[in-house]
Amino acid sequence: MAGEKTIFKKIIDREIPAEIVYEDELCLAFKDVNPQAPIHVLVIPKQEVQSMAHLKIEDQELAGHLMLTVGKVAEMLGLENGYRTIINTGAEGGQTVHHLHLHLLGGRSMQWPPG
Ligand code: DGP
Repeated sequence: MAGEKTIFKKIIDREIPAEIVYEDELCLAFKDVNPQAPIHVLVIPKQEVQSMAHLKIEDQELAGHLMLTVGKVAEMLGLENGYRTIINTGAEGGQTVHHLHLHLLGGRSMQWPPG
């Protein structure tokens, strides 16, 4: 991806700090700097993908891996009573960082509909 690095790419490259809770060869999970729940973690691919809308058929395995990682991290963090997973996509989806990320929110009861 051309242009300036996103804040998440800088976290992947260890140029800025983050509270990392899980890492493997394909992805990284770290605490959100502005938590919206007692537990709020972001799971991101190490590969630069701008958003869910930018995933390609060849990213199928990566996309599945990210979902499975959310489940793994939720289990690691003791969220056995449930949690919410959110992927904001594009301007109207509320995406502010243009590197694909899965929000994992837990530790309280969630409301529906979301805002
Ligand atoms: P979204 O609106 O879906 O693009 O969410 C982006 C999230 O990223 C938002 O909840 C705040 C979080 N965030 C932004 N900058 C940083 C940062 O520098 N460090 C961490 N840990 N989280 C960040």
